[in-house]
Amino acid sequence: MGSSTLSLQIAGLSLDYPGMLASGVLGYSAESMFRVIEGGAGAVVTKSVSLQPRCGYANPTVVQVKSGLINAMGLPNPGIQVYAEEIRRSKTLIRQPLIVSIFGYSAEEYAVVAGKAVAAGADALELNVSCPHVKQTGSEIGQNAALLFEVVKTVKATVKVPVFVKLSPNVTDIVHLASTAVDAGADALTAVNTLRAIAINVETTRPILNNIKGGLSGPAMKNVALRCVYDIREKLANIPIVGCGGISSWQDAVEFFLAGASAVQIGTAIAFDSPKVFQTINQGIETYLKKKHLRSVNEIVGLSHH
Ligand code: RRO
Repeated sequence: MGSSTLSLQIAGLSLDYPGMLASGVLGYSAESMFRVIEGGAGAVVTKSVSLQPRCGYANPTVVQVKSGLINAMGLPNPGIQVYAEEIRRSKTLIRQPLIVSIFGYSAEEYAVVAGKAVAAGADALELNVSCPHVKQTGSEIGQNAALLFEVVKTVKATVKVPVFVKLSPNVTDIVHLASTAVDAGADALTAVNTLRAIAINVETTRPILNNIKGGLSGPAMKNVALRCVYDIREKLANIPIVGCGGISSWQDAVEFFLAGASAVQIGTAIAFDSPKVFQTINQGIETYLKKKHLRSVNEIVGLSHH
């Protein structure tokens, strides 16, 4: 059972703890997601899944840089037909909310995948409109307000579960896109996906990733993600925000709450540490709240704006 200090409601989901597994890390199999829940996560988000299977890019797909990772996996996934079975298995293992991350190449395709994911047992969906390096999907949708509106609206008309929209930081005006998603019916926003980046090998003189460019995650991007959350909360008071980007300590999580996030997602810190990073962060937040004589995480959400 979660402590009542750390438990929260977001977009109709009940979380025992404020940290969710971010999409893309350990979110493939029921067993790996169960390990993350055991480590202290309040919910899990799966790896992004599409209508047709995709094998992703050739190696190298990930490179470690100072304080982060740059990845260009290329949206590898077995397709929703096969993944539906994993969703069903996950629901037998995991009691906490299972959020299925989905993507498509058109609004209709997003909606078909959404319907199949919900039929298999998804408690909520996260629309990936922000993968930084795959053509015709991801941030090509999330950077285009008209397309973004159509995708969110079409999915919302198809399913009844809460719909989270994961935004890209690689835009000039994230607030405009956030408010477009809200106008189209988003129940919550996840801010943010990875930052477009490159790493170059000085010996070979060539880019390291097979795809040349990828997405930067980890502590190197934390304060950019935090600024995105702050900007969105400043203009949009009512939409729940899930902070994501470089969180690896309880202090990082608290900064995101203060900026306006109601919950946080953690990905790269699990790769650098272990799923137990959630427990460590939970304990740190609880101690912080006690020290401040506060009874709930809710009480600090957005506090830096006051
Ligand atoms: O699979 C990927 O290459 C990937 C995805 Br879908 C995403 O949303 N963000 C990212 O950094 N990589």
